[in-house]
Amino acid sequence: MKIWLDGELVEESAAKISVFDHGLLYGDGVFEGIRFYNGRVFRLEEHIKRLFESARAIVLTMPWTQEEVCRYVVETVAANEINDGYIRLVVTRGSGGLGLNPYLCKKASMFIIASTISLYPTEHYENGLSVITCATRRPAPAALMPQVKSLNYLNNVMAKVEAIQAGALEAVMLNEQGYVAECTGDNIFILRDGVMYTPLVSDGALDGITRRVIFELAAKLGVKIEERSLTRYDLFVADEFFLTGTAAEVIPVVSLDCRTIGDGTPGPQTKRFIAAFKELAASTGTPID
Ligand code: PXG
Repeated sequence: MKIWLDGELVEESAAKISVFDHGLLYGDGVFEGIRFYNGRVFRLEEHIKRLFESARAIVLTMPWTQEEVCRYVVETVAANEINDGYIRLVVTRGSGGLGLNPYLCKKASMFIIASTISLYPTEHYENGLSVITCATRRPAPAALMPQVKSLNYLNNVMAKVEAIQAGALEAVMLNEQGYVAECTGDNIFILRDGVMYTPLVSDGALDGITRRVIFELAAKLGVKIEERSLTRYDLFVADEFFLTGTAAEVIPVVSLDCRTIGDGTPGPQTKRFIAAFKELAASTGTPID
């Protein structure tokens, strides 16, 4: 496997970063997860724009332009000769001394991995997931800005631990006020009486790229969609429930905290959105050539 690291495509065994890198020492950095389908990178420019916004929010100077980063992503995928897969792009603050001061790090580092990812076993895409609500809260905007895709995912990792310990594969995370934010790496959508709802970004949902795609598809499919504060009750009584994310794609949820959602099988609108998402992902994007 070829890894893009600070301007060079190197073998995986040579892709090394310093133990003094602040990404490792302090989780000081940002990342993106991007998918490619059929030799095309899905929503590449949107991902890179969000990456630059995350970097700006944490005062991390990007030594490359957005156009350059898009080109490096395409080059990395091309060098690995794969048509379908997952890109992990990580920008760290770079190497500095011990001590938090980010201004002592001279230059950001970036690496790009083009590989594959499978978040949930395939049978759950057909039959749906059972999820739980976890005790770990999504941090407030004044703590760890939820809009920043930073390298601080410990909170989400702890939520994932809770899910797995409870025999589930995913956890619903609430914000400090008790409103639904999102899952550990996916946005939440429900359908009730024909209307689709998703938590507000201001309630701690990431402004997910797949979430944005669902809004576009809802307009195309004639489904009314609204952002609003949601409680666990809203999820319990939903007719349909699904999750979205670059890694997760679109996956139905059929049970939450032992309450059956709808009739316990993936709902008809969910299936429509899954099909529409697949079609869009397979037919659009930045060509790898
Ligand atoms: N919420 C969080 C906290 C995320 O990290 C999403 C929602 C979905 O957003 P997108 O833009 O992908 O539709 C994410 C996405 C990984 C990995 O291991 C990354 C994410 C999710 C799961 C796994 O690379 N990020």
